[in-house]
Amino acid sequence: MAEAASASVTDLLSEARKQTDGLLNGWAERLEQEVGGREGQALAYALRTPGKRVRAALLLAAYRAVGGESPAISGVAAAVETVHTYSLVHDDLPCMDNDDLRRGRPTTHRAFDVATATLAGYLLVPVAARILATSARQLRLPTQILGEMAEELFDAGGIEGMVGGQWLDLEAERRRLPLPELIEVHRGKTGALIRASCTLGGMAAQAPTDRLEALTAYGEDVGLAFQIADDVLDATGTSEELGKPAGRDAQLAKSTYVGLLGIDGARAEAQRLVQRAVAHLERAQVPVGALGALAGYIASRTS
Ligand code: GRG
Repeated sequence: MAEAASASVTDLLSEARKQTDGLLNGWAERLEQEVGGREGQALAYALRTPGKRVRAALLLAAYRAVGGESPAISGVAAAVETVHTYSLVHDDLPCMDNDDLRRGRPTTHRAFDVATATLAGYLLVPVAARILATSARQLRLPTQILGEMAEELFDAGGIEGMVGGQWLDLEAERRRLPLPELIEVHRGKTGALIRASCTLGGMAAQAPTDRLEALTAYGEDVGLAFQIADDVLDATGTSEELGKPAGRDAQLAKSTYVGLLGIDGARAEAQRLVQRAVAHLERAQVPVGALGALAGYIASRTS
């Protein structure tokens, strides 16, 4: 049973990677021409860096769990991964985490320079909007739904979500946050985009409200579990396994689940959230299959 689940996660992640990477590579080629110069190259470099594509996999699984069937859904997944990529480019900058390595490669500002990487990061935001609009057309979604999906994605990426969470995280460096504040940081900087991936899958399939709400609640719990697993990996993994420097949370004196609950306590909390995430789906009779397997993978991943 556990083996079957891990095979299905491996298949789904590799499908998500293949589809998303194919689309992002096409956009990278196009933008390299359109933008030109070092800025165009930096944009293409960032878009081509090989991520795990967990958000894309969640979006595909959510879409299919509520009856979506079109292959054009991969464009919506690519739009989410583009917002995520922008956040990584900026997160690595010297004014934030100041990292040299990302996804096993030099960070964009190391491969180019800080000004070029900053610009490339900003440019990725309207690129994400273009990718989303193109895919909504291919999915033949009504304009109103495209508008709602754009709102979902960019709200999650904004002050109420990812940017707000990152802001709080930067402010909190060298301060020991109590658990409720740490949850707010994690839900914003990481959880919001993961939650939106699940909601967007449901919106693209035009799921009924109760199922959409269940996907959102699932995404909220899985998003927090993802960041808890990230805290654990930062404390226990190697830079080689992670493709980015390990042990940065301690160096930057960041508050983490590991700091508050210890490694075992953090792992147990991630598992609790996974169970609750699955229960949201069950209550609304959303098939658990791939989404359940992905939630399990997210909490116990090794990279
Ligand atoms: C101006 C305050 C301000 C913010 C700008 C930089 C930024 C926006 C937000 C940072 C958000 C961030 C990087 C959160 C961490 C999320 C996280 C755990 C990333 C790692 O995700 P993975 O493991 O990475 O899915 P891959 O490489 O596999 O895609």
